[in-house]
Amino acid sequence: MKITDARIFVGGPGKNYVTLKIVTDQGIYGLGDATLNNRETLPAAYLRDYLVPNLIGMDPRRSEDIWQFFYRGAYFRGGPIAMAAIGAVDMALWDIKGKLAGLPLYDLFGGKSRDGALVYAHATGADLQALMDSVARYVAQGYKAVRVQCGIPGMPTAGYGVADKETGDGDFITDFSGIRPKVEIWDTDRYMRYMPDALMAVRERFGPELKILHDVHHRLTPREAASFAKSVEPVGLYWLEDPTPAEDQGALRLLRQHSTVPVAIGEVFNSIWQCNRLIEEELIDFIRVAVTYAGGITHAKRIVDLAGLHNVRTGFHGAPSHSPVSMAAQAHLNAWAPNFGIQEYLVLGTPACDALFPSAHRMEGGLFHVSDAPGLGIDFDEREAERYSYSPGSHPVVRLEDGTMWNY
Ligand code: CS2
Ligand code: MG
Repeated sequence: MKITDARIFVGGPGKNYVTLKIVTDQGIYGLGDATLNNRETLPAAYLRDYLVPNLIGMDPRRSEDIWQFFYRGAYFRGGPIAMAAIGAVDMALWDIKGKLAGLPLYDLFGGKSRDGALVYAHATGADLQALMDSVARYVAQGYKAVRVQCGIPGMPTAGYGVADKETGDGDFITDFSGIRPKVEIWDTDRYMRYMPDALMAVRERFGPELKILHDVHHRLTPREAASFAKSVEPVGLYWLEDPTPAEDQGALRLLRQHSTVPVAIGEVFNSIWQCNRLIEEELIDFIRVAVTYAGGITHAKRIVDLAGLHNVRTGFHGAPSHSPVSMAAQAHLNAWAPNFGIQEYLVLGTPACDALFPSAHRMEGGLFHVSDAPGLGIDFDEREAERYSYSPGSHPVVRLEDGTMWNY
């Protein structure tokens, strides 16, 4: 069996999805996602210039060897761009493998460990009242877990994950448009003073059953993070996400010594070497990698297995940064993983997305039900894709009030 063609598409409804389609001489094809938010042209170029020319003629069943060939063979290994490109190839090869076997991927991993996978949605509000309304809408839809972010009185700009309009009801509201980034101003003291009470107010209004998550988005120093974690302890959070910048694996030791709040980190990681210490020292409770830029199913599964040895559960990244293709790959891992925790969920389900990526994956009652179609169980409509093209965007940048650059 041989790979005869591999095509790359960039674009999608309101998003620059990078979709890879690998075609074989047996008519079976596989799909992969290389979307890297606001850097989408780079994994696309890495695929086009380096990986695709090598793929032609290879046996698609040898997904492990192909992964090693592209990873070890690169000499300058890793990084989000290369790993997103390798990840897309890997997903597509697993998709082909599943189709060849006539089995959904979760069966190739070891079979289903659960019927539906718990997901969480994003609730947000310009102020606490708007946040409460947003949470109430998700609860009414049957969500059992909700991430909550809200505007802070006196904060010069809205802040991470916060709707800046009254109408923003919890979908992804950050404005990424334009090549020059928007500037957000951040004030740690205001955040630390206000947010614990706001989180407590959500707990009091919605009661003990709702799983409440909160994302600090890398904004605190290790000492501040430890102090913040202590102050939110009475809320009973499901997790506290990215309390410190993720590069420093030692940063969470201080937090761990002072608090038992569950910690989730890893959405920006692209290698097991960026989280092995966090996992082995049991400094975290949830690992947040994404199959997209963590090197596809082959590498993400290694991380999940290491995590399982140390009581660390999964909480895969699922911002709209990812196309429904990698969300499908994660859904198969979620169905199988003995140490599954929760899945962030925002992408699938919009009519435009469903038209571009048809599938039988479905959300019901706050749970994600994976399709039992062979492979990833998702398709890609190339004619529909002709409606979309690349549009440049940028993450906001963050400065302190005196102008100092800070972490977005
Ligand atoms: C976020 C992301 O979903 C999350 O938890 O931290 O939305 C993140 O801001 C984006 O993926 C950045 O591209
Ligand atoms: Mg996050």
